[in-house]
Amino acid sequence: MKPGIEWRAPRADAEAAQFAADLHAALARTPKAISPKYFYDEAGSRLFEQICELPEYYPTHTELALLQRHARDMAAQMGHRVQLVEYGAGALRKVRLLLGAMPRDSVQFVPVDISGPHLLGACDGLAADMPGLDIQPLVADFTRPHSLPPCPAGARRVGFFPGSSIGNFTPAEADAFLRLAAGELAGGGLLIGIDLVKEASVLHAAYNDTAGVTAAFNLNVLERARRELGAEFPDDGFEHLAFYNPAYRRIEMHLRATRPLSLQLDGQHYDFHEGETLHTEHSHKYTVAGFQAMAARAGFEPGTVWTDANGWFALLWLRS
Ligand code: AVJ
Repeated sequence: MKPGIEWRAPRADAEAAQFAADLHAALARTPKAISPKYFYDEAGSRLFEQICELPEYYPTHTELALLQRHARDMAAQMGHRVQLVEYGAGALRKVRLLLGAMPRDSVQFVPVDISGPHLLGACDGLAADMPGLDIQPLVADFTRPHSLPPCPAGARRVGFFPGSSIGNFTPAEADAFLRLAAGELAGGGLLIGIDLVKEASVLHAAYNDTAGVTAAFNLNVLERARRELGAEFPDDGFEHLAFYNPAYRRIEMHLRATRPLSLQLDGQHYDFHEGETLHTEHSHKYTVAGFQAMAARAGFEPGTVWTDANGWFALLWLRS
């Protein structure tokens, strides 16, 4: 018998139960809304990787270009000996650019991610590509209190939070995360990627790509409910909706009922009137000054800002 299978099975059950409970709650509230974290099952993670390749989805290629161009400068701001903590590490593609600009023996890398198997797989790949690098993965939800490995003697602890992942947080959640990070990164700093406020047409195109990948990504959350929880709803019952809400400076994604319909989950019926939506995501956009002000309230001092010629995306160094 393989111990790995025994370990995985109860965890998958617990995750499905959590998804079911959260989906019931999401459908019972007004307006209906669910956490974007449920996008990312295997199919959803693959769709997100495809989004990152889309020409309309500027955040990924803009941030990668900034990292390519300024990695040395960024690494220099971080300091000579560092413990580099990456929040929500994922595939480790971006951090390679940063690590490549640091002397291998001057850094301990601590990627933190909630998905254990995914994180450990990515770390194996990184270890093969960067032999001798000290990697200490931590499987944890970084938005909750967690204990990082102690900072090596003589090193500063610095954070890396790319991708504008912070955009998924409400302002209150972003504030809470920044306070937690300022505490554990005290004496060091945080390099964070943020998506900037810009012309609505550019934002609209990025979340309504012509190939329909973002639509498939959005719809996947209900497809996942069908696969994992046996949810029932008409095949063409929902459509992708993404728009910029200027009052909140955020992109909102919803799944909109194309006609009056009912979604069935565990024998319960949730009615949608025509046009009613399930809110699936918000993606907040910031100004550099606005973000720095929020970070300052959380205990960070603003440092260098790297941005592209269009001013569409920024990487901010914040000292803590
Ligand atoms: C991973 C949260 C940064 O908000 O742009 C991409 C997710 N949603 N297309 C974003 C996403 C639709 C993405 N983040």
